[in-house]
Amino acid sequence: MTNITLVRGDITEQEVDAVVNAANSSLLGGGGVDGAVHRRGGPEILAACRELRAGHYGRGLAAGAAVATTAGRLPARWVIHTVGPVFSAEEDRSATLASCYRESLRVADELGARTVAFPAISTGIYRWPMADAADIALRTVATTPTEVTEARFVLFDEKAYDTFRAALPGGPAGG
Ligand code: AR6
Repeated sequence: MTNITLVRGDITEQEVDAVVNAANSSLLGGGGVDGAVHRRGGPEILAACRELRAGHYGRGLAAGAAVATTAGRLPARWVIHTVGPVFSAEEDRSATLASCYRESLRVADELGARTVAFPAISTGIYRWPMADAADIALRTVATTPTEVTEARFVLFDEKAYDTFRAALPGGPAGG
């Protein structure tokens, strides 16, 4: 069973087998988590992403999909890049957001990663409301069969941390 843990902090500092990156379809970097991962992880990660683009991912990575590279200088073995959906008030894209977590866990299982750090995918530049994103993230990870033993949600600020804590199955006391 996967143990879900919550920490407040910077995802690039997590000592885990795999760090999940909230990337974009280009796989070539951006702001937020993506910017921090490439900055702290160094050029090896971008080089690996460019190789993916030159190979099977010529059209980029679709929203809801996930793919792994080296973690470069991060204190992890792998980065799992996934692309969250941009929030839309008109269209329900929650299945795509859930797919990010499921696919990241599937890739983690393929790699043999047992500890995985997740950011709150889509809640920054892609504007997904935190409470709803927390609900989808926690529910999906809790119900996905996986060999991952720890799924660690790394929340950047107190408000995000508190929102995830409140969304834990069993309520805030669970955190
Ligand atoms: N550690 C943990 N959480 C962080 C960190 C960090 N170092 N930095 C930001 N967050 P975002 P998205 C939080 O914007 O919404 C990029 O340009 C942040 O406060 O990183 O999926 C990509 O290239 C927010 O709660 O990801 C894409 O174009 C959460 O992480 C686009 O942004 C996710 O925010 C993806 O947007």
